Amino acid sequence: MNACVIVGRANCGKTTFYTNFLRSLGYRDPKGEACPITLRWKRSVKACELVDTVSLVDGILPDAAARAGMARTLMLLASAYVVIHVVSAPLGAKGFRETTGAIDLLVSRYARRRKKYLLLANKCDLPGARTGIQELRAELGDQTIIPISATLQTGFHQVQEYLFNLL
Ligand SMILES: Nc1nc2c(ncn2[C@@H]2O[C@H](COP(=O)(O)OP(=O)(O)OP(=O)(O)O)[C@@H](O)[C@H]2O)c(=O)[nH]1
Ligand SMILES: [Mg+2]
Repeated sequence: MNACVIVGRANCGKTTFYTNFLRSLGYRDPKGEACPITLRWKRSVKACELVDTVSLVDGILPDAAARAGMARTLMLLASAYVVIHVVSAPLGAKGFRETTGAIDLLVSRYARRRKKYLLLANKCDLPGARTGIQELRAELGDQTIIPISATLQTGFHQVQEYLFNLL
């Protein structure tokens, strides 16, 4: 089954998106890190697997277990059919280029070229999100960015449509 793999930095809201997006699709009690789903658009139905991952960080982690977790995420990223990249909107372009190693920029460059790619600007309910999204658009040019709030479940309809068209 085609895997739609959710990746991003620590605390950007991957698990909140995973859980609440599943809820919005009618899965009442989402558990675990992977879930087979069906997406409906108009009269069509498509199936895929939604996968949550351990966060990506810049550099090499000193802790072996944490390194193994990130290695697993990189393997899931490499085998993904669709990469769902979550970033924190209030961080804006800073999250992409001003941090050491700029892991978001690396993920974005890789996934845009090699995968079907969906970029979600999360936490749009927080102050600074609007400016952050403008910065992201300036940084990434013609890349589609869908603003969401994983907590409030806003923007999910657009995510569903976009994901459906990628499958
Ligand atoms: N205001 C706001 N907070 C959010 C949103 N999404 C997630 N959060 C909060 O951000 C924090 C981290 O959310 P998680 O979903 O655990 O983030 P994560 O990317 O899975 O984090 P790790 O698995 O630790 O890397 C939690 O306190 C969430 O409640 C959002 O849309 N708006
Ligand atoms: Mg998580």
